[in-house]
Amino acid sequence: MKLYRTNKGQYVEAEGLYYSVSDLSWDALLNHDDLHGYLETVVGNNNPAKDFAETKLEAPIQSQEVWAAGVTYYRSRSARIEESKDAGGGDFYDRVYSAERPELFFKATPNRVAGPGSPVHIRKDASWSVPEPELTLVINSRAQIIGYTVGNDMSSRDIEGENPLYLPQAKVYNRSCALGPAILISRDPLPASTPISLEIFRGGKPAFSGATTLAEMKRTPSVLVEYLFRDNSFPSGCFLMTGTGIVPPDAFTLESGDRVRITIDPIGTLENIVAKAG
Ligand code: DO4
Ligand code: MG
Repeated sequence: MKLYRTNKGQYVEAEGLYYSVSDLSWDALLNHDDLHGYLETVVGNNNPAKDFAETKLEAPIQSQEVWAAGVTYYRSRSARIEESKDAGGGDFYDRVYSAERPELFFKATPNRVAGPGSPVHIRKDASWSVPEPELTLVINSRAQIIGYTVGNDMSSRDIEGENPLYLPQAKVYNRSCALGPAILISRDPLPASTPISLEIFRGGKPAFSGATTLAEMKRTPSVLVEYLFRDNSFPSGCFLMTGTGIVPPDAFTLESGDRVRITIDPIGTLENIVAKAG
């Protein structure tokens, strides 16, 4: 089942049909004692809605914070070492890749998150910007992974590479994060073979594409969640982006008007147009 947040309310999709879920707020749904069972009741007791096609999708978030894990794929480790070598940062990234404790950082508040089809931003003081396609965990206030969505951790590589202490500025700004198109509600972990793909189009033509699978991720979702919730509480639940395994070549930087498509097969495709902030 997939849960959608739209401008006309919330919907659950089951076997290609959409059902309105109107009795509870988004926060209440994500923190429901038995979300899967509740959605099954909605599907079983109601007629499908006819108006889903007329809705505009919104980011699947209400009051949750968004956090992110870094350097969870070897490809990200190599890219970070390369971009920060002049600043002497390479060693930090190598060490964090192999350390027991993962890199976890604050990524966005809900107002900084773009939904499907709305713009993501590149900073106006950045010269090297990339999207980062990431499986994103949806976690309730009890630290249970209740589902998965697609995330884009927009990043300013020149700022991040200049000094690791600039990470919050490279990562956290208006529209620096996109989530959607839906939350795949699942009690089970996604298979290691789950593919993640990134396509970037410029002027309608392919400018970059890449792919990876969850098998390339060094850490497990449950270990990342366990670290995130250590002495840390999330009364409305939270989102946790799990890191990128796809990095465009160093010569590539995003431009205004680029179209970014991220697909994680069982969840869907998140598509956004890039705009320069300001
Ligand atoms: O340490 C920098 C962040 C890396 C990151 O966002 C990623 O690996 O996805
Ligand atoms: Mg990232």
